[in-house]
Amino acid sequence: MANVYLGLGSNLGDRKENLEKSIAALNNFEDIQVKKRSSILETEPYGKTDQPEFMNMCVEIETRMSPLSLLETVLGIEHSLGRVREEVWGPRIIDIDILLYEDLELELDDLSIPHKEMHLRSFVLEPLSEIAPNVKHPTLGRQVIELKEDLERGE
Ligand code: GSY
Repeated sequence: MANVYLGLGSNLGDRKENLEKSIAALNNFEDIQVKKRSSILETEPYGKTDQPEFMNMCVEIETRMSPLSLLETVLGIEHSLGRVREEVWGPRIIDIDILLYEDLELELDDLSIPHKEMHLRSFVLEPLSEIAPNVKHPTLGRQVIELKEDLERGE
């Protein structure tokens, strides 16, 4: 079983319901158990700033799925909730990102683990530090809580 951290975000429709439905959908897979969930935080849009505020959270799951099967699964959940991929940085009903997968480092065309920008995003590090403060980023060699403090200090 692999321990995996996911980041979830929504800024369209009923944002809280979109997050809750995603967690229920994850739990519906026999090969996924949601172990921990952070609180839901309201966050300023990052990147493209002229769009509605997001709600973000992180979850810890345990899974037997490979990284690519998990990617297919989360894309399927996004699709089932009505996400249509249009603008890269645009508003979205739901976004589910694979942040960390054990201490795996993986670089494929469609999937990078750890998530390439997780250490630059407070909307990821805030909720993730609630459930995994001492988990180490395998590439950067820093704990989640340290990455959050680095980002707050502007490092
Ligand atoms: O990559 C996640 C989608 N996204 C978000 C997000 O989830 N939260 C915030 N605050 N800004 C974002 N910009 C993008 S794109």
